[in-house]
Amino acid sequence: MVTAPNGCSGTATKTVTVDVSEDFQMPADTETTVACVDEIVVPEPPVVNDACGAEIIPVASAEPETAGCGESMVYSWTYEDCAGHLHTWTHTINLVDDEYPEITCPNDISVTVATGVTSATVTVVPATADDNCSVQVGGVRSDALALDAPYPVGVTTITWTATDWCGNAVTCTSTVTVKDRPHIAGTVYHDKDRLTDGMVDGTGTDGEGLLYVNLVDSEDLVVASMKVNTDGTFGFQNLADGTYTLQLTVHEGTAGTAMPATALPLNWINTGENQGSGPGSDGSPDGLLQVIVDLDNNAGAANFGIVKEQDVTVSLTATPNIMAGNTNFRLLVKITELNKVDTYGEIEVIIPRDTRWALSSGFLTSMTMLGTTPVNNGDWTFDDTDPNFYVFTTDKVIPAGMFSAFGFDAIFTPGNTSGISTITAQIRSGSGGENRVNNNADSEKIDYFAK
Ligand SMILES: [Ca+2]
Ligand SMILES: [Ca+2]
Ligand SMILES: [Ca+2]
Ligand SMILES: [Ca+2]
Repeated sequence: MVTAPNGCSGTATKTVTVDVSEDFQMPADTETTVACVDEIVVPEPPVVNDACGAEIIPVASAEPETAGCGESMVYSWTYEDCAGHLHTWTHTINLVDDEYPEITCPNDISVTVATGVTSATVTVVPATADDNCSVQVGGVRSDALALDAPYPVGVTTITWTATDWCGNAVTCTSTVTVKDRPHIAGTVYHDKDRLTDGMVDGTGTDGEGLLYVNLVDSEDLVVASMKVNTDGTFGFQNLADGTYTLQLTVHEGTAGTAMPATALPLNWINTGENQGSGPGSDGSPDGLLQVIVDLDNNAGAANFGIVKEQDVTVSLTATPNIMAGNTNFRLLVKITELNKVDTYGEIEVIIPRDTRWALSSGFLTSMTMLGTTPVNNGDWTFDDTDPNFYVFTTDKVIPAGMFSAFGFDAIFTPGNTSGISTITAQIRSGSGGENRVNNNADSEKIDYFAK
């Protein structure tokens, strides 16, 4: 209804046509690159008007999940006007961290091990690192143990790695050196050839399980004592610098007390001592060896030579031992090792000559049986040149606790006499490496008479 100023009124109609065919304009999508997650800024969507100038309220898509390094995040909004025109606007954030961390390694550490142990507890300060974003630092030991586990004597390397959130990694290394204290090690040898070769050597022995090595200081007080290992080895670790005497003895020393007597097991003797692998001895085969150690000089081959002395004995048997007129008889000589040690060196047996008897057919090295008794004639050599003795020798080893026998046929010629004669076999002193001489002769009493 329209009313004129003069009071007339009437009806008028105006038609307004809105043109909805025109689309609205969108700004360009945007894109940015950041290095770190904490640099991500959630964008504001741009203000967009429809073709008529009215502001369109955008609808946000779901916010993207936080991306990893090298990935992108896309934020998106949808704009729609009343005519159904639809547009999307996006903002892309690229995550790129190509800046490597900077790492700083801790200083190398060097400690000396405590006495009596072989490792040290060391406090290790970790490496530090800087990065434009975030960084983590870890250390790995060359022996794969935990960083706070004790460090063994020697050099342990720690490889430190700084890794940023993008996986950019740099490394550096530091070392933990645990220095040893002086040590002494050596071996007790059963030196069967003694010092004839100039060497303290042979097979390691613990002297039938009876031997100790006592470490004695310059005031003759025992520092430490240990039983010799079955293979002859012994050792003392983490010692103070100084001059020591090593004592090989059957007596276990007590730390802090005077050194005990020096003595070997029964039948054993010292053959020499030396330090180092070369020839020679310390000049006094007495079970004592002086060594000097400091941080730079360990005594790695402090060696003792000992030998269990052999003991050979002889028995002599004449069969028969009653001679009625001219009589054939057999003489059997048996050499037995008693100390259960292989003989070493030549064995010589002498039998004094006697005009009343003689070998009837010489000494037969091919003989293996004398009557019913086995003999080892092939191992023995007969020397018939001495005017006073029959001499028999062998270079063969009589194994520990075993024997070797030889024998021959002989004839006794009493003539017109009768009486008692004695045949004696005697082992030469030192035969086969032996030293006990009070069992080195045996005699057989012969009763003889004319027929
Ligand atoms: Ca970085
Ligand atoms: Ca030797
Ligand atoms: Ca000595
Ligand atoms: Ca003997």
